[in-house]
Amino acid sequence: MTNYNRREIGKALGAATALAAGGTIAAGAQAAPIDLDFPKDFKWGCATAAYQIEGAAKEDGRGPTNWDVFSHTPGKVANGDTGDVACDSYHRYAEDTQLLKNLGVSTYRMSLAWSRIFPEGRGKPNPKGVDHYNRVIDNLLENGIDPYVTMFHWDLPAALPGGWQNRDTAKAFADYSGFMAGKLSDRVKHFMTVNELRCFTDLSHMQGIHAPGLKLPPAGVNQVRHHGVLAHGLAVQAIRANAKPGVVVGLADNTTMRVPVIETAEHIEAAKKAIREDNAMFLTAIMEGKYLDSYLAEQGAAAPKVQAGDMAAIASPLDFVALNIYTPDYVRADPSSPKGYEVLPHLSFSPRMASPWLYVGPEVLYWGPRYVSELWGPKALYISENGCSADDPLVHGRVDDSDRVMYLRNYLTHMHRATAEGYPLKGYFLWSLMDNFEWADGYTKRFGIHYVDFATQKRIPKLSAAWYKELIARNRVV
Ligand code: PNW
Repeated sequence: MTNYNRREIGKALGAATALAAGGTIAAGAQAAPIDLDFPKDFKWGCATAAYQIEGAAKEDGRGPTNWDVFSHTPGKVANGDTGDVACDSYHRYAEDTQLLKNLGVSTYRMSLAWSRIFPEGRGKPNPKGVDHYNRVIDNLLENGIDPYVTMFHWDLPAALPGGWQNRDTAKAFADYSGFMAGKLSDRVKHFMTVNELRCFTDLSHMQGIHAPGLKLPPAGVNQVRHHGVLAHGLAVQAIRANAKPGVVVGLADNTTMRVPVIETAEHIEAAKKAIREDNAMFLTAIMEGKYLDSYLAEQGAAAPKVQAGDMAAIASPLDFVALNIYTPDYVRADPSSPKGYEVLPHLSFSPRMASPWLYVGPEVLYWGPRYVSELWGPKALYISENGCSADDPLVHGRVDDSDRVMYLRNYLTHMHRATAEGYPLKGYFLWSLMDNFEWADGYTKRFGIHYVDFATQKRIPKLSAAWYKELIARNRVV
């Protein structure tokens, strides 16, 4: 692949020739060698998730979830915050649609609350839950916004015995996903199964910082991971079996991303190898239909217990892969290490945003799509989440989040390189439409491009919303 496409080279050459011939460049026109336009049919959107925005935790028959239990357990979430009310989007969804419409986005990534549909995770469906999502989706479509629906964004029905430690949960998830695909696929054309495998497995069952807050030994963690990828694969099959023709299915994964420290062949190869191996239990298994020998050897007796047919289900072909990309680690080739690569530690002054884990590394929005394309050749790619937390002081009724604009502009400049080099990137969803319940950080970390005053539920567009609107209108980095 070449670095710049023909049109860009042509434009740059054209400008250079005009100057060489003694001509001038018209005022306002740029002599820039790189054209920052995105492909014409590129989809711009925003993303949210049910538990983070809906509230209405006990309304219309919604069953309790692991996050209701966790957030109501003292000491688990900052300030004792819960998603009981959140952004109250269960009632204010029409207002939120207008925020989207005002930005000019053509797409919206949202998730369904499983326990609104099956309050106990399985069994008899709750028609009021289905009605709610019918209303939300109809309202989006009436406003020209195409919904991309995630089936599971971490809010697991609390009634499911053993949660993700129990293999039966994967089956219950597939049944629920198939049921909802049947209800919505006359209008919804893009489904994502699960959101961020590593978060609802490792953060929740190994590190214990997300619901249900467990610190299992390695065998238990690996089994939860296996049930996570199995749930995804079974859901792909169930969605296909129940959906109308023309529906496409993928997942939204936060694949651990690596960026080469220097753009030379040896470091580029090292970072690619790191991505394949460090995601062995997640995207690598899904795309290759097997667990890498290196992962199995490393885990030894703690390796997951796999039943006949599991790997084939896990590797069910996908129509697209969507990536949640926030932050990379830098990798260099290290011929002296057995793996052949070294992941460099972040330094005390490495730039980062308001969340301690959110190191700034805009190149990842180029390398992520490139590596996933080179390793597994997905038919299509999306960025299903990207964005950042920031301080966001509200001053005289305004939030001038120039730091978020800086972050986004840099990331999207690198994403532009991925589209210009021809990787099959079809769209981008900014996290998030508005400030919301940021999991264990409660309401202390704001990721929105609309400020939410949680006392009044007023939504106020930040400077970054104006910036994103301009970018969408011009379909180029601004
Ligand atoms: C994602 N980390 O979570 C989720 O999909 C969103 O629900 C969330 O609000 C958003 O990113 C911002 O955090 C992550 O520790 C949570 O690396 C934690 C990490 C990454 C992503």
